Amino acid sequence: MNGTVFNCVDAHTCGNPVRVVTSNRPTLEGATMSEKRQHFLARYDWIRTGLMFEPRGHDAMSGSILYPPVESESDLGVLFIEVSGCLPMCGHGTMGTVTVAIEENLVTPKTPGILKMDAPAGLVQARYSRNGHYVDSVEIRNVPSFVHSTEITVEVPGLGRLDMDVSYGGNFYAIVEPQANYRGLDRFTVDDIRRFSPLVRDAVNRTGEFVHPEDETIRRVSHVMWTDEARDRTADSRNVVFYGDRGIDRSPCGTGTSARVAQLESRGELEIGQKFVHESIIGSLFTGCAVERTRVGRYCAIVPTVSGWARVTGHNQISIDERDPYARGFLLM
Ligand code: PYC
Repeated sequence: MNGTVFNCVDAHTCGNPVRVVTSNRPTLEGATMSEKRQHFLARYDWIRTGLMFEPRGHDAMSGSILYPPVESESDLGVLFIEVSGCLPMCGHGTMGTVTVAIEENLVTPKTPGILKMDAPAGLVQARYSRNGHYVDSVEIRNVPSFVHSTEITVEVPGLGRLDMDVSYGGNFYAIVEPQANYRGLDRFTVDDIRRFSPLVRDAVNRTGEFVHPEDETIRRVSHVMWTDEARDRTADSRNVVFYGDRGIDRSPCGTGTSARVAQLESRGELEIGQKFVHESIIGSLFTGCAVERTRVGRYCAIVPTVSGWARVTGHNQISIDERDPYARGFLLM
């Protein structure tokens, strides 16, 4: 095979893809995964675009690259790669990465059943349950999540005034609930989500600065969550998350569920310890929970857990050959 060859294990978490790169990772500078993320973006972004964009990926492709841990008590470091860049944290990506790492024997956890991962956004602990060779389900204890701003009003061309909160769950989310100018997901098509989400994101980012108090490289609202009542009688709420230029999460979104749990807990609509079942655009489910209260800088925060499952779909050897004019990929806009 010509060019640089990447061995990948392809999987999906509740419908959303996770391509785990297991060979040819570049050596990255930095003492933390956040610093390594910056180095990767500056020097090696062609690996991300080559593996995530068409013709090797598609406009909702997402994945991770495995690294040795940076903290002595951790088992693994992880860099998330996807169409919109390198996310500080990715919940569905973590569930998929843990499933692949355990099923493919890529890591030996210090404590069986628990995988501690250094992610760019911080330490994430995953509890997984096994069924022989397989990982049945994964529960992640995510980074502390908090509501950044409430009741922001923006004017969205084609929709009008929309009210929303901005909440952090590993990425910053604008959370739009049903209201006069957004009647809910049943009256909003996939084309509407793709058309209006970037407008909402631009408008909300113009209202102020959204910066993580402990890591200023995590900034700006990157994701837009549209919520509605659940269809599934076992779920509490439904959502669709938009990110990048065209990405729509097929899973219920791990960092999005964390941000939503933080929002509902801060309003008194969810108790500490109370389960919150979140439904995706395709009907798959994650269970979120605020397990304890904490602080992030000046913000009241919660520690969320989110559980779901992932399944391996194949083993892939992907080459990126510089003779190919589309070696670094392309996306249709
Ligand atoms: O599960 O956190 C998540 C996620 C972010 C973007 C797509 N999925």
